[in-house]
Amino acid sequence: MNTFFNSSRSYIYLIFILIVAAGCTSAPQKPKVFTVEIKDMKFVPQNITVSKGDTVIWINRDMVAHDVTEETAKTWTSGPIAAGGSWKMAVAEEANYYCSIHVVMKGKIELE
Ligand SMILES: [Cu+2]
Repeated sequence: MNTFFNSSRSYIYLIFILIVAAGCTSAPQKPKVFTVEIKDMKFVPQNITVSKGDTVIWINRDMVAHDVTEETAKTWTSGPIAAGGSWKMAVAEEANYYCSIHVVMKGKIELE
């Protein structure tokens, strides 16, 4: 009699299935990179949703300098980003941010 569990071939299938299942459920997601353009005095897109550890790159497409500054407690800032320049940050937590040079410019990072 050759049941599922005393067949060596079935064991191999079972191990294979377990490896695939483990890979699907517990492997950390590879960090992604998101781009926010700064143009016409706006952050585009204004709101982005990322996973913790993902990187956001802000690219200044305007003719004047801007910055990217955490708004609530000023916990981080890019410093001035010159026209044509960029700045990147790995996201650790959700944030409302703004441009401290032009305070009406606002954006938001949300975690999924
Ligand atoms: Cu600005």
